[in-house]
Amino acid sequence: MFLAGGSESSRHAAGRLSDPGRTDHEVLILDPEAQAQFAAEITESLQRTPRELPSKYFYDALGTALFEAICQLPWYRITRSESALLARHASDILEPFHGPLDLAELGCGSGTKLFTLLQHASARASRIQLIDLSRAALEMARTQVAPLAADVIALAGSYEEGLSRVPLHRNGHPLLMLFLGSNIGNFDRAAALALLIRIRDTLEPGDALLLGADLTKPSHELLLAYDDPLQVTAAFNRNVLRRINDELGGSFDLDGFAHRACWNSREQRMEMHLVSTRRQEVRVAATDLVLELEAGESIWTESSYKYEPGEILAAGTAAGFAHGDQWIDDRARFALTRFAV
Ligand code: AVJ
Repeated sequence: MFLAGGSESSRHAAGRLSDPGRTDHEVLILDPEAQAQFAAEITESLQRTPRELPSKYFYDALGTALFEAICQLPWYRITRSESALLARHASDILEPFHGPLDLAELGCGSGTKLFTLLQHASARASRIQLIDLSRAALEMARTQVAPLAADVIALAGSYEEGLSRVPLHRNGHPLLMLFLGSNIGNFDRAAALALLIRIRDTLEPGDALLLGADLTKPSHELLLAYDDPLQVTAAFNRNVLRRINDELGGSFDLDGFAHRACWNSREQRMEMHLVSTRRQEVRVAATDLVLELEAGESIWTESSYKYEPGEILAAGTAAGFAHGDQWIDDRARFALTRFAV
């Protein structure tokens, strides 16, 4: 366990990890090479055909704040719908767990949903493990859930890095893993199944996974959710270019890229792109990358796959979970599924 720089981490986490026996006020940085990884990954993905940027890099401090704003937009219903389901069915969701409970959340964001679940079930956790790439999000989440657990461990890293750590930090109780917010939607269907299998493999009999996934719905609703009239989503999308400029010495001209959201009906996914509005050259100093972009050429920044309820249950079964219980918001079309191990 160690701390390392990264533009965000050095500011927030330096000096906090002194006594490894104490686990309630620390952020464990799981990948000290995060910055080198960021540079290497974007360099590779920007040179693919079509060009891409991994969506996980949206979430620096500003990206996290913009995402939090998206969650409050009337056109983006995922967060409100899921929170309402968590509040309404909190006791049912936690019903299989009697006695002390461990919780772990992959991609916890600000921690509000975990707080909602525990509060509405009048439950307290023995230990909560929070996993998120964003140090800014982890700080918020830690503060938010601290009153509801005996101790909280914040793990700054990817899902994979977090999953490899969770078993090591268990407190000896049944564990409920949360993977909410339709974060699974960022993975294509094969990768989503692989991730479910990976989650299943880190869990033990008596544990469970609570998965939140957005459902298919009319495309005009999705287009408003991902291309909102206030242009917050456009700012969120473009922010990844600003981040590359700031952290890796990029020369992206933000005005030279238009936000585009589209529904891919064949793949049943929303896509976000940044479309170059003119022929332009972009450099990234950290990796000596030089990009020649044509007018109209796009950088694919995110996929948000949408599901049918039965498809979610089938994926869980295929991943080796015992059975699934679902709570569905029929109006916003969102599903919470609890898979038993
Ligand atoms: C946090 C990945 C679930 O895909 O809906 C919001 C991110 N992108 N608006 C999603 C997002 C555009 C969000 N996830």
